[in-house]
Amino acid sequence: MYTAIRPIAEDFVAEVSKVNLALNLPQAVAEELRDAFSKYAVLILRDQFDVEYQQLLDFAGFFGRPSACMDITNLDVGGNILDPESLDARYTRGNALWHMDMLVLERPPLAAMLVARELPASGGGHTEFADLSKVWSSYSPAERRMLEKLKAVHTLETIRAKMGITKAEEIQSEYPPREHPLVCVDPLSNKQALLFGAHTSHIVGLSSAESDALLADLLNRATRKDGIYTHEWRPYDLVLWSNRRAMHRVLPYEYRHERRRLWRMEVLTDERPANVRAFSWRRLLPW
Ligand SMILES: O=C(O)CCC(=O)C(=O)O
Repeated sequence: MYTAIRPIAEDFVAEVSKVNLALNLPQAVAEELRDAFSKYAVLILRDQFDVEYQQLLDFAGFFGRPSACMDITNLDVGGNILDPESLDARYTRGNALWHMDMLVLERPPLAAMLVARELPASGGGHTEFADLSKVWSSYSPAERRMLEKLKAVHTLETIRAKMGITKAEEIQSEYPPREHPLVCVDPLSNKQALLFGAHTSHIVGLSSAESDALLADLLNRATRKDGIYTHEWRPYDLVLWSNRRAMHRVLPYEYRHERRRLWRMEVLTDERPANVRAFSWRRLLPW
């Protein structure tokens, strides 16, 4: 074994040590990380002090197609704290709502990662993750059969309205409403999980009262205190999470006075979310 994996939350979160992404990693490390990510939905790699952009691309490439890198921050391009009422600041604050990333896309990213570069000195700004596979299995078999048949519609307008941003027409043309099965299989782990979050506008075929009640129940169950992992960032932590098995949100911090900046990259996929298990030779092979 090249890596050491320490479970933090059963089948959900683990810390991986002995991996320095700034070094050229042997293929065997990629294999071990893929195995770990097929078990745990959130992986934590501490102390990635010297990791650079290209090495993050290589790391994301272990799991799929890497996106470009961007900053998640309360700073503007000049490094000054953004006016909290500016559009950029309000968009970033949308991350405080429980969400999965970009469900409005036909193919939402498979996974995403953050690397902590600057953190608020007085604390706060932790990131919470909720286990959507566990919630899914908490329903009875009959309820699961019913949920598996449902589809949910996701719109950017829904999340932006929750943030007090209402430019509906512009949003509609940018990203039309998107429908996905409510229950999907994560192709990296072959586990089933719910797919919903702050973008979710409604469940197809239900009245708006039924749909709101179901979405509220899903969210309540998903975000029970005992099912949540809270990541308290240390400088240069890297956290990788599955965008098919985990929902997340950032907790408050002093964004008017303190700086917070994380690098962010996604793992992209050509597969649409689906609720059938993909055929995999790997599952048939004995090794
Ligand atoms: O700032 C954070 O900790 C969370 C960021 C986030 O929600 C995201 O990158 O999708």
